[in-house]
Amino acid sequence: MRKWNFKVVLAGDGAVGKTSIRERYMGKGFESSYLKTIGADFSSKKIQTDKDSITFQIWDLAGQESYQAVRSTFYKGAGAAILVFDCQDPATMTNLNNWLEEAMVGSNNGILIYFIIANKVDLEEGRRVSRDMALEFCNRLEVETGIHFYYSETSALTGQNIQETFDFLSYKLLEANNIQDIVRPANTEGIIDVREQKQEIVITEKGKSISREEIDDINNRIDVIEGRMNTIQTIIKKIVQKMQEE
Ligand code: G3D
Ligand code: MG
Repeated sequence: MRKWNFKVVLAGDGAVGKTSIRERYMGKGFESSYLKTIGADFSSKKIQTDKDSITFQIWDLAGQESYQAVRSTFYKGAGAAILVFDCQDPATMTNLNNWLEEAMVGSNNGILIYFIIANKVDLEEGRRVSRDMALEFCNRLEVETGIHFYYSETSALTGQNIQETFDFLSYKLLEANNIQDIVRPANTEGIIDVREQKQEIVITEKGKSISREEIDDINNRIDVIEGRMNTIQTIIKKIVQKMQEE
């Protein structure tokens, strides 16, 4: 029997729903420990297969979101990170830039699996970040950092996509560690692989971003201009020829 211990961290601004997500996934009556020195909570879940005993430790910050100093310890040894934002508040999404950087540095680039989660999607009326906006953000972050992201939309209140997200994340984490005999979760409908999104963003030298579509459009225009130039060139050649003949 092989023993594995995986640490998963939930990061993101205060009140986006990190603790609620963890509690929803772990179910009622789970054991939670509080680490005062780091200001973080964690709880564990065990999965048993024929060959492996796998423990997942799920960590989140206990209201220390604005206290950066202690946080490198929080990320130490993490294998996966879930970056959470509140779909009602675009600033919590754009702030994920900083959370990502912190997670990368704090884990010493040890995090293999990254999720970005739009939480509180049950609050439809208050929603201010659409799926497209979120995917564009993820896409850009992916191009800028080279990190591969998975994206899902969750509600810790209704439970939407919570189990699916953790199942998929666990699966990817085991796969990344070459742990065999793992079954791909049956339900991955709610999980989006950002890399597979069509609407590819390309960052130019000046830091501006252009979509694939825009680039195609520019290329088409260049083709048209080139065609015209060729025509003009042919005409000029003919004129020069005629002049030489005369
Ligand atoms: P945090 O751990 O990221 O700081 P919390 O966030 O889990 O403490 O959640 C902050 C508030 O948002 C809580 O409300 C919680 O109930 C609510 N919340 C979290 N996730 C969801 C969700 O998916 N849908 C809805 N509708 N609410 C959610 P209170 O009122 O306790 O502060
Ligand atoms: Mg919390």
